[in-house]
Amino acid sequence: MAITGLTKSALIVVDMQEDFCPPNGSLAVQGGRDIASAINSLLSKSGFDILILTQDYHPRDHISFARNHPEPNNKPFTSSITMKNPAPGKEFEAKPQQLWPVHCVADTPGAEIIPEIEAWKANLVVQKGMHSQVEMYSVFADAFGNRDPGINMQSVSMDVAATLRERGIIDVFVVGLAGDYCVKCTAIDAVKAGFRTWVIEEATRCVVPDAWDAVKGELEAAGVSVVSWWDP
Ligand code: VGL
Ligand code: ZN
Repeated sequence: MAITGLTKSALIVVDMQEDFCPPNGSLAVQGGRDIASAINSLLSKSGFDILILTQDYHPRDHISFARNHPEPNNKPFTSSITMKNPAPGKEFEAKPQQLWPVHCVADTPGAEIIPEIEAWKANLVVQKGMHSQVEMYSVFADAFGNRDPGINMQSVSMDVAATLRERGIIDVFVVGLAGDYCVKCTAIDAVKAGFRTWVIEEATRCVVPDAWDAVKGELEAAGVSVVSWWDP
């Protein structure tokens, strides 16, 4: 993997939080904590021009929490409810919403970045998923593609695409959790925002471990380069 310094590059470390990690995370991703050392190596490389950490950061009444919906359509890991676009004038748009156990509630221990990650090296920490009525896997946009904070829904703490553009970033490397949700959506949206985008395989893990081959296919079809740490 060549991080040559010829063009400016960013590292986005997605959602390395207690609730996504064993042994106690409410939505623990198998092997989630084990990728911390690979991510720390990346954080220590001098090749990146900006280091960003993201945090899934939900209010207690978030629409994705199974517990916030009535029986019988409130089983975690099903998509038994519908979410409406919260953007003004777009409420007619609807999508199925996958339900999850309560996770990454703002200002709780589950939302903390795990201590194994050398978080002090980051230039920015960005919180996302803060609007109660819409899912937000990608740090660039919510599930309906709303590019907050442009429309001021306060679902994300800053405009990451604008920040990267201001700094002249060309290449965006995405790692972290989970490969089949927030890493995937962040990487695909980075391509849509015009960045050359890479996912480093050894530095991500999936909610559904067997999903990775299919996710890789989706990423590549969307224009993301999935690379191995060990590539020359
Ligand atoms: C994530 C499920 C729900 C993730 C966030 O970080 O991949 N997955 N919220
Ligand atoms: Zn979430």
